[in-house]
Amino acid sequence: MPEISLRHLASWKALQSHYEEIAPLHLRDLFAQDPDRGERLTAEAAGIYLDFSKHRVTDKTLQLLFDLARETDLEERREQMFQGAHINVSENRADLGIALRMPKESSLVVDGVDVVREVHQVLDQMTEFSDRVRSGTWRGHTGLAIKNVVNIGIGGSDLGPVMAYEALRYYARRDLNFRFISNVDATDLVEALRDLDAAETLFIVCSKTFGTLETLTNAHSARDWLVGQLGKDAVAKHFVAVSTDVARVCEFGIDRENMFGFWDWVGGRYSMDSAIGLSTMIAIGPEHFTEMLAGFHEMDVHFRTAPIEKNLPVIMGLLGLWYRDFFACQTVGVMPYDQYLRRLPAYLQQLTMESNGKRVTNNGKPVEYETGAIYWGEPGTNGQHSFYQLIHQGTTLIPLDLIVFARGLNVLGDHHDILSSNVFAQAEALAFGTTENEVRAEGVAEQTIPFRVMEGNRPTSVIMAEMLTPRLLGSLVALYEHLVFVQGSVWGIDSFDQWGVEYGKVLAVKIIPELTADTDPELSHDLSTNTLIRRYRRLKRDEAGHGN
Ligand code: G6Q
Repeated sequence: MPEISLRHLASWKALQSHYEEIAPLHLRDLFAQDPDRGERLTAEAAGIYLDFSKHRVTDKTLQLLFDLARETDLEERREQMFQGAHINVSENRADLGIALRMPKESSLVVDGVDVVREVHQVLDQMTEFSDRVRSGTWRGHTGLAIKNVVNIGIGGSDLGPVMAYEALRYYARRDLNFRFISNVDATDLVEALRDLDAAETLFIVCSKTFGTLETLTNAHSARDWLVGQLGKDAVAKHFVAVSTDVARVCEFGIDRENMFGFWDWVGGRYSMDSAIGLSTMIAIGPEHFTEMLAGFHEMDVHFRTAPIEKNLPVIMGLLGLWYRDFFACQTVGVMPYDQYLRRLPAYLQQLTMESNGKRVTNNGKPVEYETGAIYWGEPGTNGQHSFYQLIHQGTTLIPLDLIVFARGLNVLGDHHDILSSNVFAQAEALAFGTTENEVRAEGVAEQTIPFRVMEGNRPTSVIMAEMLTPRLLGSLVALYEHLVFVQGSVWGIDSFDQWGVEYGKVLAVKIIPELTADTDPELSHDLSTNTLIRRYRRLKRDEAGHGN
């Protein structure tokens, strides 16, 4: 890790002065001066084709970005990550997401343990259980087969399972219902369970720590709901757990045999391919789950072995850094043109922002540059009919990732070509815009011309694949995981801790008794917080009064 600040590295300084040359250039000029960039500035791996030609870069920019990656030891750090070094410095542990998808015959010994062997033991246990649920041989307390699978978890123990279920719904068993409860707002649970029969419902409580208040509150309420209908003895057949903490799982009343383990070296937001993906496996079946893992692994191998100039996560990561640190872009939009990927932006939001939303370097020193961008997005074409206006004509530069598949899963007339045409049209319009002269040539009234001009010069990556399959989903998620790693590595930050999220977990706990106490408690917060709590208590009492 470089002891000197990133800003003082030769490649950073070179990028800084190069930015002054690039910033005024328009993508129209870049394409005119470099006619084959549309074919050359592309890369391909694991079934994913990336067109990055519509970015505000030249070959020189890319060269300087690769220099920066080399000067910050990206290749060495990447290798350290793959070998299980303790790259999560603030928690002094490895982050070994890549081990979750290594083939059975391989091995990776970390801190004296072959983690691949352990991973496959759990995968075998998941496979056996999923097969039993899917075949109906796992029976509920009254002897009925399971029809409803309810995942209870939050953050990394929810977003991955929901996203993967939605993404792969086409491959899922349609005679099983899947529900996901995450919010401690009772509405989430009440609405999810409203029409379910407890006798046919299986709960998967997903919590790495088994200590997260929201998840435990929901799990206890779900248990009360079940016990209310079927009695206490029913819990064993209707609750399983995914966690790293055996003692807490047992304390909750879930049999150790019905627990699926994982390890502290799996970060919550990197866990959808661990046992946290149990609901995914039940939905799509073990074979499809294995294909998904193979897709992850294929991208891992590409990331580890491909030269950085041809390396998808490296290219995307460095482009993101180019906009964040030199163009001062604050956000990146991810727009999947596929309805099944509608939860992907929310998933990526956690992956990117929880990982790279950091203000100190690995040495504990404040960073002197911008780190993680804000990720957001919506599926196309819906976004085009709302917020794309700002992307086309607003004053903020927002690079976009546009994801498109050549073949849709649901073939219906020309829906899919209409959908896809929008990706190409948007990327073209954002890059090249419409000039004043072009608008005038259309016969537009002189006074309305300024409103109709599209400045263009707005960058996009087009990410194209043949079809959304479990394997492709694995590759796509791994692409973003490694993009996060690349940026975190260059920025010299810990992409694997989350102290801000941990802090949030303890804050509310202090206030709960102040809201629930029968008599007005003594409050010692700031005046604003004290006043809000008092008003809340009064409104709550008034509400109780209305009921009388
Ligand atoms: C993920 C985060 C966070 C975490 C949840 C749930 O990287 O740390 O989103 O996944 O807070 O934690 P548990 O799985 O421990 O309940």
